[in-house]
Amino acid sequence: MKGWNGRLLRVDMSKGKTAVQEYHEDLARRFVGGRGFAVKLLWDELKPGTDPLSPENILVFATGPLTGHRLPNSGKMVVAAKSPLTGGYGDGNLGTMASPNLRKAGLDAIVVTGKAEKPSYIHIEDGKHEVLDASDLWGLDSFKVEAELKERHGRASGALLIGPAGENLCRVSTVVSQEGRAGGRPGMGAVMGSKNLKAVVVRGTKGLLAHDLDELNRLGKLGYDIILKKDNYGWWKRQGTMAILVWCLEAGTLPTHNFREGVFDEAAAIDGNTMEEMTIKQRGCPNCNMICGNIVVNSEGLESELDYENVAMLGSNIGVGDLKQVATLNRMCDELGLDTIGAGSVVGFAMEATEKGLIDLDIGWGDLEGSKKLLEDLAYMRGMGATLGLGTKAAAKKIGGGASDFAIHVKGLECSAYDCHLCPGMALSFGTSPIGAHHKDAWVISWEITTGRREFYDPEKADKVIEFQRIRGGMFESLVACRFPWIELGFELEHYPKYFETATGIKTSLDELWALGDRIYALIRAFWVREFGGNWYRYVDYPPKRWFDEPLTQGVLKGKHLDREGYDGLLQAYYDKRGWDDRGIPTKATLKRLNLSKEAVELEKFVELS
Ligand code: PTT
Ligand code: SF4
Repeated sequence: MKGWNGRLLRVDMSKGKTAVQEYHEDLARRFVGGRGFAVKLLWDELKPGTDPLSPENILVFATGPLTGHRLPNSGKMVVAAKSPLTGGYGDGNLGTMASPNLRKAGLDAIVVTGKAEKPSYIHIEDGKHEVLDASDLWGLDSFKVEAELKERHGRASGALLIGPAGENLCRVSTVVSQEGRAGGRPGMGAVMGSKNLKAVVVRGTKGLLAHDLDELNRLGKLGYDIILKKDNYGWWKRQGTMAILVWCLEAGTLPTHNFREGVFDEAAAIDGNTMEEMTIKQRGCPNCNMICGNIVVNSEGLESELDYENVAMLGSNIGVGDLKQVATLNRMCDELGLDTIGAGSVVGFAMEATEKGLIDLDIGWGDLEGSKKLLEDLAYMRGMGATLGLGTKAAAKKIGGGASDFAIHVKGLECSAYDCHLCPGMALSFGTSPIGAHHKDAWVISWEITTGRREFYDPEKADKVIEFQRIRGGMFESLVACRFPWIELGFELEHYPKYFETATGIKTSLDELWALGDRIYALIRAFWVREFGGNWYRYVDYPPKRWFDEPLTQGVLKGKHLDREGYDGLLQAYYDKRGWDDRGIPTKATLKRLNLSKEAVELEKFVELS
């Protein structure tokens, strides 16, 4: 099997033991890598109903056949497990030196089970794999622990880390790397923490194998050159994802005051233009010539790496209109290992709950000091942070008094930074995302708005959501590569089947990669249904109540809100096109068509299939 190492590392934290396993070719052929590997391993090996924070949960770090090659932009990896935030399938994607190092150490994935008796970390150096004591690292923030581990194991190694948030099982915790790369929004940090796993450090020095390495390198070089010549390249290098903020403001979709509004009076003070004047340097993922992490100095004189989602959720969404202050909250999240989106949503929710007198916190809109204190409390799960750190869905249920009406999430995962009071297509993306409300799978909002379709609920929108899910959630998450060259600069999709063929020697086409995406989606859906004990119904795929029931009161979209009947029709169109039944469960025929007949037999133990 060229292109894959064919080996994964199993780590049993309870026993402190590691073992290399050669995996079956079927895993690579049917699921390719990254998210595909993760869901298949979880489906096969995780007992349904497992407590996500118990030793029995399975944590997967998975690369794909493109990872680590000199190809655009191949420094990413997927981290996945059953989510303690949603109770379903959870994953995230981060760029990290750990990705190429893992592949160069002769491995494609790491599968972690059990729970260590004391704080530990996994150390991989080519053929050496060990579980080491991390007692002296426990409690350290992610920046300090990475610096210490690089000191011990060399600067060329890559590290995946948690901060105090993961250690204390805060559900909006993430995995962090390189002081500003973060992945695994659905509580993947807490899953690491529940295993007493502080870090994974990887160093690999072997050459990567491929079906035709010279040709792959030639194609990679060509790809980098094409990217440099794209019209948008200069603009991207100046603002990266932060360019979206002005666009969202103008479109009335900038989350403001816990998604109550879509415009923010102080937006100009936190937008990409303001950031440009403050940027002191840039950082990015390995194997990338578009590096997009813009570093500014925060209100405490420390460096902080900004992205649109971070700024919108820790800025307009909580009423903070000063970019240096936003950068302070952002750096805190990176250090503590909190997901900026989840944390910004929880803080906004807490501000509104306080305003409504449902909880007693010393915090108000735009309150920097109150927000800092709350972020700390979330990470340490203390005081009100112990409730809010469960995520907005669970916290709202505990708080009661109608708090669930303004908890902004789908399936328990907080919405990323796009207000959908008048974006039914984007609302459908959030509703049907395989991990809860994340924009990563189908960011259709740009298409929906720029083509003048935002008022409509036409079935074409369901087609667009599926098209994007196939590309973004299927192809990019399993090959594994960053999607920004394509979505931001228009780097042609046709490059990717060529890369895959040259890496693996297996002929493929974009259509086959879409079928792969459909297979992965169906299996993730099956995973959720199995976890729900077959008790699955279509309302799980609905976006937050607020977008239907509380019209916007300001800006260009004043008075606008989603229409329930319209949304439900859109959802049905989506199910029909996917070959899922009215409950949103793949039918027997669909599972068979997607080469998932064996998996269908297992699913039938939990639910009657149509
Ligand atoms: C991602 C989510 C995002 S999506 C952002 S900003 W974005 C937030 N970033 C956080 C952060 O930073 N620190 C922190 N403590 N929490 C954070 N939470 C939020 O996490 C990221 C880029 C970005 S920036 C995006 S869109 C793209 N995402 C990709 C993806 O998902 N898949 C893929 N194949 N390519 C992608 N390329 C882009 O990568 P989650 P990163 Mg991230 C500091 O993981 O769980 O999916 O959440 O990985 O290396 O930081 O790069 O406007
Ligand atoms: Fe990482 Fe940005 Fe490059 Fe993508 S474009 S690989 S997120 S630095």
